[in-house]
Amino acid sequence: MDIAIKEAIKGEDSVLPNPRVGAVIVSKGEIISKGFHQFFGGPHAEVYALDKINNKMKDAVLYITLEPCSHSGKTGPCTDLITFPMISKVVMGSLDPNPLVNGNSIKILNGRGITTKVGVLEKEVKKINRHFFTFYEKKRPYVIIKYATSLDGYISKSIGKSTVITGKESKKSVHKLRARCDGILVGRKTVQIDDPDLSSHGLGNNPRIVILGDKEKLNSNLKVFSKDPIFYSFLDTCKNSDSKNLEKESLFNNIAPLLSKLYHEGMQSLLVEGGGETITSFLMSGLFDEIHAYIGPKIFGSGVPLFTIGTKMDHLNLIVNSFTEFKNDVRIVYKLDQ
Ligand code: AOF
Ligand code: ZN
Repeated sequence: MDIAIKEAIKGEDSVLPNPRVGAVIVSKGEIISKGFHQFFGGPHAEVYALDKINNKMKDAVLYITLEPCSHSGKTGPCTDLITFPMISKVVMGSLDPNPLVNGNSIKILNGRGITTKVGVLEKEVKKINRHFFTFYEKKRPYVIIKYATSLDGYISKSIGKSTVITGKESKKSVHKLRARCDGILVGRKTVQIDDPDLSSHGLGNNPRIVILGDKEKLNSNLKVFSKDPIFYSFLDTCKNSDSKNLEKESLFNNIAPLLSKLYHEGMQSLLVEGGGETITSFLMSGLFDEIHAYIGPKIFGSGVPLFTIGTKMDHLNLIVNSFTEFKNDVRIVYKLDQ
């Protein structure tokens, strides 16, 4: 399975939003064939691996990182190609969480006399397809929060002004990250203040822009309007509340319905880029998977803090995933330990 995972990884980002899948065929203890899903819409991993073996052979074992598909999508069902006695056993990393498949193939294969085993190196297999699994299992996109602060924790020098904090190397890493995400979300105020481009700057796919807030409150000359953004006007969920932070609480209560809407739009991954209120709302909701915190070598002394609501967030169990230097900036990637 370890070798099948290495195969799967070769599919890189060309397969998105499909999962990366790798296959290995073993006969009499020896690897006789390998394959991986190479590009979106193209043949699945099993097709490449099975294509290279003699169909008169017997008792081979197919190792595949994901349950073979049993439906017709852009390609036909892979289960049709897995026949007995050529293949007598299929070992899978994980079931396919896609409801069109999800366990169906096990029944089909078992019905043909093929033995199946599920859950080998499952954690690792899910890790290489975390967008795909989160989307189907949690019915929401995989959420990555990205922000940049000064060394003393500010996101800008003053309200309504955008301030340069990180250098071009950091920015390039953000553009690469954007290219790997289906959607990018910012609050209305960020659009108004920064007039951002929100693209991958030629480094890959451009994510679909999602704006939290009312379209009517924005000037239609802003760059995002030429990019068919999705607007999400948040619902007033605090009508009966006497809280002083009415608008902010309303924002926080809207994260779950917003993510549900994006799930129904088929968005597997979402990059949340700001500003402070939007990021705080996501952090408070706990509905996120990674934080990419960039810190630049600036000390403002005063300014706009990242966290806008005085609520404690010590319920979040964050674990360092990586630490990278970009010239004079650093990026810490944290993951939420579920
Ligand atoms: C496999 N092997 O290599 C992949 C699978 O539109 P299609 O035909 O490409 O189908 C996409 C779905 O097939 C995808 O959502 C996932 O459920 C499954 N992907 N299955 O057996 C593969 N890439
Ligand atoms: Zn398939």
